[in-house]
Amino acid sequence: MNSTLFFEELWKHYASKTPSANKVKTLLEGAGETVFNDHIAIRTFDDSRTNIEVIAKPFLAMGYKEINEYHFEAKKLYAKHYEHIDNPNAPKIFISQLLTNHFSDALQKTIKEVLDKVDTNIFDQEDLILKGRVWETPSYETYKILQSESEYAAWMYVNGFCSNHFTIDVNKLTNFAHLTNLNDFLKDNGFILNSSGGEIKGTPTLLLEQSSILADKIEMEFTEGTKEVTSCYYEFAYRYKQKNGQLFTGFIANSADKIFESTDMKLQEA
Ligand code: OOG
Ligand code: NI
Repeated sequence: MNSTLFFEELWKHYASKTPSANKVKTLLEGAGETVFNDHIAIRTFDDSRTNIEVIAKPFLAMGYKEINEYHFEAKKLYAKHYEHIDNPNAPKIFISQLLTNHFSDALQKTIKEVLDKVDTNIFDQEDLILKGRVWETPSYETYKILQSESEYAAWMYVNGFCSNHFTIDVNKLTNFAHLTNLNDFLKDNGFILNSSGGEIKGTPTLLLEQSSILADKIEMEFTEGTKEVTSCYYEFAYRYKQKNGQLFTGFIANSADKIFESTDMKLQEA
C-alpha cells in the first residue's frame, strides 16, 4: 500500500472510534485552518510476535528509519520514534511497547494467552495496525485486573492495534500563535484537556510543547456485556528551532509520560 493511502486508512479507523477527532478537525477547518499531522502513535506488547520491530516493519518498507529511543520506568514502557528518510512532511511515528515481564506473573500469563489464541500470520500482515483488536472479545473482569497494574495494558487489551492519536502540527496553523491559544479555543468549544503534568507538557527550551484532549469513551462489547472504555485522543504539538535553524523533530520522555495518560480511565473519572 502506498503511504498516503495507508495514512488515510489509518485516519479512517482512528476517526471511526474517536468522534472528537473529526469534531476538532472540522472546527479548525471552519476557522479557516488547514490541518497537518505531526505524528501518530502506536502501542503494543513486547512479545516477539508483536513488538516494536514487528509494528515498525511496514514503516521501514515505506522509507522510514529509526531515530531515537525512550524509556518510561514508572509505566514500564519502552518506545522508539521513526522519521521518513527523504520526506520531512511525512508524519513521524512513535511506537511504544509494554515491558510485560516487569509486571506480575498473572499479567504476563494473561497477555500470553490472549496472543496465543491469534493465528500468528495475522501479526505479520503489513496492515496489522489497521486491524484494531485481533483477538477474541475481551472479558471485563480481565480488563479491570489488567487496569489495576497498568492502564496501558488494559487499554491495549481492548483496543488492539491502531493509531491511538493523530497530532495537529500547531506550527502550521495560521491563527494560533501559541499552543495556549489553541488550548483556550478547544476548551471554549467544550473539549477537555489532559491536565496531568499541566495542560502544556514541555517548554521552549526543551524545543517541544504538547497538549492533548482526553480520549473519547466508547461502548465496547465484553463477554459480560457492553461497557464504556477509552478509545483514542487528539494531540497538539508546537516545535521550536534548534541551534542549526531546523525544527526539533524528536520527543521528550517526561512529556510523553503524561501524554500516555490521555487514555487513562482514572482521568475520565476524576
Ligand atoms: C503515546 C504517548 C506519547 C508523545 O507525543 O509524546 C506521545 C501514546 O499515547 O501511546 O505521543
Ligand atoms: Ni504524541
